[in-house]
Amino acid sequence: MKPIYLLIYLLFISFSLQANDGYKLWLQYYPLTSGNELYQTFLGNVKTGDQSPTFDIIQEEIKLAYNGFYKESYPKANVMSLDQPQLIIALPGQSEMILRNVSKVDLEKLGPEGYLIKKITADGAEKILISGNSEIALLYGTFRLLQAAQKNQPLPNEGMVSVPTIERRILNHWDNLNRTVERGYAGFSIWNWHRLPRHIDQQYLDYARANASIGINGTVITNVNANALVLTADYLKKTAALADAFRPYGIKIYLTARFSSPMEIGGLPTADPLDPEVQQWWKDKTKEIYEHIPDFGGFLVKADSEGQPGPHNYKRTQAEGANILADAVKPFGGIVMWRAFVYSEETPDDRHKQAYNEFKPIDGEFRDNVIVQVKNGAIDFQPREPFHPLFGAMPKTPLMMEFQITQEYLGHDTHLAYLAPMYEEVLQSDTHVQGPGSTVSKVIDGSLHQYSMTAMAGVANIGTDRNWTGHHFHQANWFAYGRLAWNPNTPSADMAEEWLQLTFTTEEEFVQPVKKMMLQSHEMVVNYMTPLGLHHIMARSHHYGPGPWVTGGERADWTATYYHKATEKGVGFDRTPSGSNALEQYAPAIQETWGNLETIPEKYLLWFHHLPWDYGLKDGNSLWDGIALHYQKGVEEAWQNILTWEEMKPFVDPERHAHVLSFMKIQSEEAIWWRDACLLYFGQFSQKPLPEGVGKPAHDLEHYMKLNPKFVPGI
Ligand code: BDP
Repeated sequence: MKPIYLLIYLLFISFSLQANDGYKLWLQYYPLTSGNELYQTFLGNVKTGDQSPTFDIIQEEIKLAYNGFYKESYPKANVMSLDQPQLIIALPGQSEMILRNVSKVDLEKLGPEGYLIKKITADGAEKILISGNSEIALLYGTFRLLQAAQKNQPLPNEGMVSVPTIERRILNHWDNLNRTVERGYAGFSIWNWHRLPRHIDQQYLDYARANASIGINGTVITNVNANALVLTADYLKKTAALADAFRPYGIKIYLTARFSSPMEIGGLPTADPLDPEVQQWWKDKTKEIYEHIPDFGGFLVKADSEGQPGPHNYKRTQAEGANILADAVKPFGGIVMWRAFVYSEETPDDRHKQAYNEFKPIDGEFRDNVIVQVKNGAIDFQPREPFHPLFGAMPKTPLMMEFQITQEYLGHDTHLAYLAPMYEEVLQSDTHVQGPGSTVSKVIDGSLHQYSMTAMAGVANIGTDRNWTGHHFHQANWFAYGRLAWNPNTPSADMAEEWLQLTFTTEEEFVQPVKKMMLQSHEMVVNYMTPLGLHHIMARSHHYGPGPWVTGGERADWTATYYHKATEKGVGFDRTPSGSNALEQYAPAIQETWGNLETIPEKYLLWFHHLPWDYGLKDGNSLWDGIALHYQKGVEEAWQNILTWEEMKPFVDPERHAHVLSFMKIQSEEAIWWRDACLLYFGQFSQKPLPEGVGKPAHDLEHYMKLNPKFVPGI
């Protein structure tokens, strides 16, 4: 395009951009420019299967999208029983056209939730068929078609088929009943318990719809640090009202179960899992739950961790604890997600090793409706962690992945970090347990050990903020999580591109640079927070901002000094045989690669090795210089993002543009805060000057140590 035309065009779109608060997420359905009417006649002439709540949703969605894409200049969408429909969305039994054109075998391959989108020519016209084996599958297929329409992406001749690899694709809300959200940075909990069950807020439906649009099919609506109250009759009615609202969108509700509930709300003297009265209590309670919520998904349990009660209180194993709940939900088809995040300050071993030590020996002792929920890494959602050694180590017990979408350790809501590359790095890590190619992704999709159950959990970043997630770009993390739960091998670049196109515009001049920025953003945060394998050096408790000096206090394993071990001699956690030997929990091939300084990827260096400050990195820099240069790089990238984003002004509505820009400025300032605080702190030990090119801190170390923001959200 000639520059003058480009300018006119850009002026045109910037005038036509309306204020947008981001509430509509990736379901913007913004007007398509002329020439992009690929799907117009199809979306305008639709016939769906028999009436039902889910078909109503499908019809409404198509009308909404059609009227958004084609605006007023086109006839309104016609979504009803037409004689000559061009888009048919139905179960096989509901449509002759589908019966004739889709084979039984193809349908069988779809399972309960997969869908197919097929192009045919019939009665002299082109038609699109969407089919599957459940109404929810059709809803997924509809969303997929609408996404293609928004992107103006032609349907391939062979059509599209998509089947989820993971059965349970779940959000975990760490929401408290008083509406605070543990580690939540986007306002309060969207569950208004006080108004439930009588008031069903529109936001609940919008939430369910957004989740359905990316294939999420379950939600745990309460915090893992659980309140037993949610299992009382009053709260079960409230939960049932939410479950009713979510059902037509294919979303099941799960609840967190506090292990001591039999005592707290049941009046029993014990919660010992081997006590028959306790077992009966769980059975009765579960029956009551299913009376309210017939399709209740089951329980998520955090036990024996960070003060939560659990089987340890009675000298029982995690399996004995999980199994009584599993027995209770079994007759109703429910499951138990039992978290592996078990560790204690009283165990005198590296925290990294504790979950493995606890769970590995009881592999095979869990009931068949228990799945063990394992965080991506062995410590705690750090900006970067090597994969958890339990993946691959429990062939007889299904394991599920727990990712954190909310950014507890990654700058909370103001720091732009697109997390899909981090998820991808973990999922594509090779555990080597059955030779090369035994990726984490194959563990959790069940194919490596033939698990009978598969699931993925993402700790939600959603709150009452108008745009749901605080930072507009953090909607992308919710979106990518959903896509990855559907198919853990989805490339992060594809998801970034798709999210940008659906959320903002398909203009390449916008999509390409912003995609690049997103793809680099996680590494950028690692650079200015915890480069080269450093970890857990955030401020105490709220984890916001740098705190490498954090030491002492109630628990050593919640301090920074426990993890970085900096002295004049060096820095890093020795997890090789000369140290804690956490490495031995990995397959021999990994032990060899990561145990050897020649072969360990430098991104994990200080996670596994304690090294002198003048240790030579691969690029020839000393360790000290390398650390400093990484911090500097992160700072520069955060600044560069501001410049990139400023150039994007013509493509983005002013409201979202300004919001993102103002957060980016915070991020850029805080990257400097991280760099200066950490380098001053570590510099005391290294006693070396900053290498050339690294900015000088504006203050002394004491200044940074005294910064202590109050009332940081999320605790
Ligand atoms: C840590 C959080 C804490 C959670 C805990 C968990 O600091 O708030 O309760 O994980 O996952 O990341 O149980």
